[in-house]
Amino acid sequence: PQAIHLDAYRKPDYRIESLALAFDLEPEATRVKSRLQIAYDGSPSDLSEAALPPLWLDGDDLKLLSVCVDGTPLDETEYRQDATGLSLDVTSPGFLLEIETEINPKANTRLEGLYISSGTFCTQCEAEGFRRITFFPDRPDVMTVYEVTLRADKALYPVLLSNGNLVESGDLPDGRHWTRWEDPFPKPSYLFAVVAGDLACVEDSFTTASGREVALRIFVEHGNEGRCAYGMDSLKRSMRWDEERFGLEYDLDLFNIVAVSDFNMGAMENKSLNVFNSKCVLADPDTATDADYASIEGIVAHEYFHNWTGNRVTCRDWFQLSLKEGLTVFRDQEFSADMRSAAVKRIQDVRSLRARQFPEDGGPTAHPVRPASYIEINNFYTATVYDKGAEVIRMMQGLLGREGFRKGMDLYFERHDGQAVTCDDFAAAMSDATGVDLNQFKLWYSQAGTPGVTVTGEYDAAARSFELTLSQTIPDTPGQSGKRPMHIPLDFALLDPDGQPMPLKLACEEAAPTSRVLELRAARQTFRFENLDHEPAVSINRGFSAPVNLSIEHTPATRAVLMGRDGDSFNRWETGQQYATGLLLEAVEAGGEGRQTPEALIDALRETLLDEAQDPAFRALALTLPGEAFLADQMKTVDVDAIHIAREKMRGDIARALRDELLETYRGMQSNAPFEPTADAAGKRALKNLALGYLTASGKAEMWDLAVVQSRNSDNMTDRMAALALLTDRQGPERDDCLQAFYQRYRDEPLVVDKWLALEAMSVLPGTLERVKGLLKHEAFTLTNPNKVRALIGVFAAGNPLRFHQADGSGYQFLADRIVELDRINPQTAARLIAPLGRWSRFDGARQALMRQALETILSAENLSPDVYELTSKSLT
Ligand code: HT7
Ligand code: ZN
Repeated sequence: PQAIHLDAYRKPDYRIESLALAFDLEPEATRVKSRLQIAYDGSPSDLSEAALPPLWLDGDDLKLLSVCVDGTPLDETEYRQDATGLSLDVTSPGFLLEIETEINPKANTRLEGLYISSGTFCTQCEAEGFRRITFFPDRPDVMTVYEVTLRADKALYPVLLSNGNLVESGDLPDGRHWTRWEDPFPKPSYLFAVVAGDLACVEDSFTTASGREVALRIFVEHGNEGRCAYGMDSLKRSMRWDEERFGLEYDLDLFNIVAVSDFNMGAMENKSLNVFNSKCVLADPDTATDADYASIEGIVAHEYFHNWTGNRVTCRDWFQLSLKEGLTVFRDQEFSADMRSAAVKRIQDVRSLRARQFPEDGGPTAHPVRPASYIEINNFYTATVYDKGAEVIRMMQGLLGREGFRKGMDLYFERHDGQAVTCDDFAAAMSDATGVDLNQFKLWYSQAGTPGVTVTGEYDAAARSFELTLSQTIPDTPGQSGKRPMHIPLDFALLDPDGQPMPLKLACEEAAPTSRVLELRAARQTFRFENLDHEPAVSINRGFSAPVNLSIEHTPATRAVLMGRDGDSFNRWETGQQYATGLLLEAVEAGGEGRQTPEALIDALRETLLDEAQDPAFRALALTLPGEAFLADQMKTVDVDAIHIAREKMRGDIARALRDELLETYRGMQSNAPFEPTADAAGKRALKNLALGYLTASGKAEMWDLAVVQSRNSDNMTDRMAALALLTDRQGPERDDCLQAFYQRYRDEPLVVDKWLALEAMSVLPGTLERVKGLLKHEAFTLTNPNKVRALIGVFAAGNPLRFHQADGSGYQFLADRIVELDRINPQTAARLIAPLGRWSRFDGARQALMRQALETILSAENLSPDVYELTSKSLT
């Protein structure tokens, strides 16, 4: 397969002035008629007939039935068709093109284009699915207005939806019916959508700030109506928030969400017709956990926010994907921070960045936020484009201030509404609105790799001064070396022994603020602060203001200040994690057991556990030890067994030392009130379940009874799952009984069955791989449903380091075989399973060989998709 390069971008030769589509929906033979009004978009001097370039229309897996230009059918000599599309000779600068194609939605297991999920027709067009529906210039810089007519059997498909407004509908002979939709906003083809099925509908409404009444509808399979309330509420809160924070109002009279069970990703922001993976919108206390509720809130908001950041202003080409995704993730993070605890949200986001993006940035598939080339664009919906992209936007807000950032956003929409633009256009709006120079900053878009920042400080008691030295290094990544220093904004304070911020007076300045943003631009920079009466504790990169790997040493005294009293809760958490990480890595070096966990850590954890002034959700995070994968990422050569032993040993030490306090917390956080998915109630459950986890690690067998009772008797899924997640790691009859009871209770709830599969896949018990293999044949499992694949195979490979990396390599071979098998069904989902094998260089020689062998197995399979080929071949380099 060929790579596509950003440098090769050329603007399209033709505009599509309007598009009318008519669908005759049949599961195995859907007819699609398209009418495109086309105009040459080159310079007027090219307008001699001979000079007009051919018109290229992308097409994939389509049966072409007819092509007409201005009403005249073309014969086969007047166009050229290959497996990727259709090329037409053009003789006039403006013409009407009519094309009829036939497609087979039922055979579409890739879930790109038009497919069927549980009897419902639905589409997924981002990034390049529209070309699997009809021939079209399927690129985001071709925007047009759509009119869509849908015809289908009325009994089987009573609901017929597309983008925009419903303008007409009616009945047809033979039990069929039709609807017609018009979307007044020009859009790229990736935002087109159709849904047709027998669906139930939950309705509500929203009045915008300027008084527009918007009908809100969530369409679901019959029986799921009772699971829409939280999604609907999240939608209304998102609509209000975007008005208040960014002055952005909704622009049509209706907004539809459809939940489907077969979906490659989380959700899709099609104009006014968002399609959701049912997992990302359906919730009730019996089937969804607090984490599910929080994720639904964030994803509903994310897709809604795309209406402006992505739809009204879209991407010029797919290299600019982060223009919409990084910005929209940033917006959904800010929304969730406002809806819940901002401090807790920031810690969660940083944990997920470190778990998903940092390893990507340090591995064989590392790429910049704005990649320079790709083979398959589906492979670039990555943590780098999304989450590091969001960090880049967050840093801009840090540099411009919230007000400046808002001015930049206003200018961006003023300049670019209705256009397809670039990341440079976004940065230009930010810079022009505020006068802030972002030229060096823009390296964040083009240079891959997580910068390392080293911080050292020296206090001079006699001079009452403190000299802070910062230095940065940007690691080499595939295809990039010798990088330039970045512009890194570091939020900063110096704390006195009581944790109070000290004045920050630089030698050249009069002012002495108590916090400031240090802008690191050079490879090394020194700052000298004056008039300081004590040796300060350095609180830097507060709130994780820049996505860097920070290296800083603390004395026991300054660590205690930062862990116990830093006003920046992120750094309070971070310092504790850093302390525990250091101790755990020491123990790993010693083979796992290491020494007794120091009193200093136990005391700090006790203080946090019992500190009622702090949010329970924060306390739960502060008491959670760094995960095994995070610890592995800190090591030159990963030792999965020693990491597991060391972490379990430390958990046991803490559990035994704090048993009384943990039991008191476990009881204190119980509630008899009915379940509510609020941040407060969720925080209490998180702390309660953290306590339960430690209690079961304390070595007292009766503590396991608490978990068994909780797994059976809780009135909500959060508590049930928390208990089961503990039980799944414990050999014995209770484990099997509880898991079996859980499956029997929920066997008809696909989203809960996914949780059950994931519990089995996560287990640290020795027979896990065999059980996972057995579950492939279970009635509940199918390779054709991406949620099932991710729950069983994805969780085993990416979430169970101990068993995936077992020394005989059987975990690797298992994954390779499944990827090859799945590639024939759904390449996009198959490719997303490869990453754990790509980490081979971090392991010992024997595992390296076995992991590479598994990658070779994949590469040697016949007819590999470009998706799997690209990531496997890159992973081997
Ligand atoms: N913009 C969407 C990205 C997407 C996608 C969604 C569902 C299935 C396949 C997909 N390919 C790309 C989702 C989002 O970021 O909002
Ligand atoms: Zn998105």
